Amino acid sequence: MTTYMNFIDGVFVRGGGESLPNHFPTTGEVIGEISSAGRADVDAAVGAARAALKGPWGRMSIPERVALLRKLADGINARFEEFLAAEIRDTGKPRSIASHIDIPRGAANFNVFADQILTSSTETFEMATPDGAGALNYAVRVPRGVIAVVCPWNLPLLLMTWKVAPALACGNTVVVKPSEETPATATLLGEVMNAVGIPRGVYNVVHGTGPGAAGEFLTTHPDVDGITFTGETRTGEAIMRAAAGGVRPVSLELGGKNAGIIFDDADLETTLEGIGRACFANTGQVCLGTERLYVQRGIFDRLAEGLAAKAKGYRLGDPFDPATTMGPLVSAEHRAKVLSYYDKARAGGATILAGGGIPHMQGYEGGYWIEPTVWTGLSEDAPVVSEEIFGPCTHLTPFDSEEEAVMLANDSPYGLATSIWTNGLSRAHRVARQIEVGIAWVNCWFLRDLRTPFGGSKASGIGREGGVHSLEFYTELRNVCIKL
Ligand code: NAD
Ligand code: 6OD
Repeated sequence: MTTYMNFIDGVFVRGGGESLPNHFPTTGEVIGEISSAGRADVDAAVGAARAALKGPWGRMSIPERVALLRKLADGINARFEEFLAAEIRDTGKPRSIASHIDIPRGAANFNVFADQILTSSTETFEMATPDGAGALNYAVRVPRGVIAVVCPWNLPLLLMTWKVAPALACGNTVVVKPSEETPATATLLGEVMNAVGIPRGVYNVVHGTGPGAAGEFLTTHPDVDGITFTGETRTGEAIMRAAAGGVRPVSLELGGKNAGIIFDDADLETTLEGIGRACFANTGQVCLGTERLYVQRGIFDRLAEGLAAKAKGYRLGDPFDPATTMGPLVSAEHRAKVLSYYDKARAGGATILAGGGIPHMQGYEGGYWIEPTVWTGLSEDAPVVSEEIFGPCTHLTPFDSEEEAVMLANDSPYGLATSIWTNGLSRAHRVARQIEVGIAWVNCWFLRDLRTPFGGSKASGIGREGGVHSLEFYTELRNVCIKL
């Protein structure tokens, strides 16, 4: 049994909050204990982060910080197998995914934002003055201060470092609240912070749940200067309310009900490969995943049949076996939620082309397994078609015209991502501009250049992170006006 401690001021400490069980989703077994932070622990973490701003960290030059960020990336890579095992034990996700996506991106995030801060520039303006001497304006980036980083469980290390890396690159200090489902990699990163010489108090971790616990204590803390959050839209609303006290900036990366649009001129094989990943990767627990598919009528049957075959082709099982391609859902609670939608689909008269229930998993009966599922036949207002499920499932609806496809895709309170599949160049540009989302992929999905703006429209979030956009959030721009 591993005990996950809080990491405060460079030291691992037990928290004064309740102790939570940590489950292995593959079997449902309790494999660890999480020591939650109480209010006093969160106070201590925020206090340590505040003090660190005034210590050696606050006096470091950008190149010195960059050198440390690169050491962090190297430090993760040096302990790759440990990070991998920790992520697998928390999530049940297969090695084939975590070794290609989660852990490499955890390290890459530090290198990318090291590059970004080194190459960033700011504006200068020369101006005329009545006495003819003139003045020069230039902007400098200053760190915001103490940043609260509140994270979900679906891509734990990737999504946490996606925020911690730019926050540190900009000279801030952080207090991280990982999901109570996935405490491991944030805790392990504390060891790497100490090993590479990040000054104490720069990176802190407090464990526990949200309301009435570490998440709320942290986001309502008056000495936090900015809050960055990834998670459900409803939680985002609570965090925004918390941020209103003291008028703190927030960056919110929230839920989605992403539409994929497949035109009849798309290359079927490429599309099935890409859309299969978009629907089922990480057991559908990807905010960018596709749970609504609109398919042009002429290819509807072929596409539906091909996607159902993809769903049936996943190999569920031991996540440490390199041949396994799909893991379970993250928790019993989350599986109950996803299954409630499987029940609604059946009750609503959906045609089930693949899956629809719980698979029999010999030897793993206690795990949170679910079948990848493909439905057709429901109306657009059915809960399965309109609400975020966050499971390995999708619903297919036929369309006839481009206008209809755009209208159907936009008919959602969410606006995170879309993928458009077509060989029509003009159509691709035209449709991408019309879909109300933060990210439009054409003939691909989850293809990431980390310099690009990332975020959601409508109920899918506020703000953009990535590249220079992250620097915008994690720094204050101060204008200096010099009379010459
Ligand atoms: P969640 O909102 O339940 O929890 C996220 C984090 O917030 C957890 O650490 C939780 O403990 C904390 N939290 C909960 N209530 C809180 C409160 N009142 N105050 C402070 N903290 C609180 O989300 P989840 O279930 O962990 O993750 C799945 C959701 O995240 C899905 O909706 C998914 O779409 C979304 N997501 C979005 C993105 C994106 O980039 N847009 C990325 C990943 C996941
Ligand atoms: O790739 C990223 O930077 C990112 N934030 C991905 C989010 C995935 C959501 O589940």
